[in-house]
Amino acid sequence: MANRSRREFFTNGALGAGLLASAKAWGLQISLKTKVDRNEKCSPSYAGEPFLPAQTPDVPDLPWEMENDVKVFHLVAEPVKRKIHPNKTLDLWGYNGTSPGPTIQVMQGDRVRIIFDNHLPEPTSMHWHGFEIPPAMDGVPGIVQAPTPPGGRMVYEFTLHQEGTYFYHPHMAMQEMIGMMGAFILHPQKPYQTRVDKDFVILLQEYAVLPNNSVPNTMNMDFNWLVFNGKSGPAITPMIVRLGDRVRIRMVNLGMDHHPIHLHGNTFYVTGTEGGRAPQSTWRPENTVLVGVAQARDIEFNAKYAGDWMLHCHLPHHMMNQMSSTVGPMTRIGKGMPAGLGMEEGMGMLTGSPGTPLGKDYGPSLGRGLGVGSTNDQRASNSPLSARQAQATMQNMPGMQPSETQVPGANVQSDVSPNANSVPGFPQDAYMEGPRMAMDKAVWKPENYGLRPGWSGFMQGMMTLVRVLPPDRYDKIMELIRANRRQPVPYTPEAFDAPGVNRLSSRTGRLE
Ligand SMILES: [Cu+2]
Repeated sequence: MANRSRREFFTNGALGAGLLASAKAWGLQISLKTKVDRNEKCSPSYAGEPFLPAQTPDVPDLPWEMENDVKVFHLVAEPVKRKIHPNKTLDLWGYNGTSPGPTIQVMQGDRVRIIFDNHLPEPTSMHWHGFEIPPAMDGVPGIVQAPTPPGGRMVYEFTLHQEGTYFYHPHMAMQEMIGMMGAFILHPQKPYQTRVDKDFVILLQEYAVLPNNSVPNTMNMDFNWLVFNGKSGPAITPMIVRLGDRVRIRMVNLGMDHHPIHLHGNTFYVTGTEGGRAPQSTWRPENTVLVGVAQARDIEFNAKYAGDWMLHCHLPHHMMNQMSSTVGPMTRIGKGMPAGLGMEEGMGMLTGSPGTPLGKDYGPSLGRGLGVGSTNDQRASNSPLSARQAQATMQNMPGMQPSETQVPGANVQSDVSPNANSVPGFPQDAYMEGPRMAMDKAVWKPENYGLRPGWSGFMQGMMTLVRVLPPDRYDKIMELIRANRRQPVPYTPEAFDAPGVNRLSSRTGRLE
């Protein structure tokens, strides 16, 4: 609370006199200083609570105080800086210093009071998605309440009779697209019949961010940064599971796309939706579940196979960062991507010659729809390059060099074939994923201990891992996590020794 007494105005060009006047009218000074996202250390203790708390990787939980029989939470809407990837920090809006906002966990039957403060430069409101509560608490501005102005406060109080995976968000659509959502977990009073040992929460979001920008374009219909819990692969913290555990993963989607989330190596059952626990008679074996917009899906499985198992959105463009329609043109313009084109070019509208949709001027290019990279501005079309062109335009991109032309002294091995430039469509994804994108050290954390070296080069967008580990490996990582809380554990790469990996025996010639 100490920092609230030191609230201060942050007056830059974005804040007009009108905002200041309205904040003054409310008798409150509002802090519009952007918060740098905090880590999970501020999470509350659940000691004494009769439920197994769910973990939301990379997102803290919201603490509360008991007041008589009411759990009192303080939720603050505010601008935040969120490092979604080692090379990308976004200016988002979130809650209590984080985007997505902190996870709230209570018991079915609890009465909660949520004291909500608006530290945004515009009005907002809090909607509790799916809750069966009195209309006055539903948070729809104009319909059941006045919008909460900048500097304003609104107190919500209700009793929760439901159980399951829920979430909160403003009932202001465009604010949802700049990061404003959080999970709200209602643990059942009568435990579910099959108990789990691990319970995870993953929030699915997507952002459209122009190159060299940090503010998502909330009007856009194409998205180039796809995140789980506000992190993009490989910066997403893997889920750590002990071999034999029963695992629940609760997924919530709030964006413009539906996401088919796929788990490798394990068959799961969908055991709940945004409406709570599903009757067991509806469960069926699956390995991909479509999490539609504004839906929640709980999946459960018995982790009986040791391994580092991928969990990812299966939409190809959602498995990338800075995704584009094809990558080829990006490497062939000689001097980096053009940016900041007009609306017509950015949206692929037909303004030039020859003026036909299939004309060569309108070929696919980086960030089509994001307002960048019209082929009109490129010197070379997306077609095979002559040897001379290749040398001239690709000399600054070591990752794209056929092996005999690799940059002297760069100490890199090319991962493309010597005649790659003669193949139409090249490079397709060599630049988007591969050894050259590896950043194991930059994303190091104990949860990554013992992953195959270079693993991070192949993780992007909505891609993470469920690491099912034998007891000794599991204990080792838990020990590192505890040590890391006291003092950061330095990058400790380890020879790859993934559990359950098959090796070809040199003695018998068979897999063992
Ligand atoms: Cu997706």
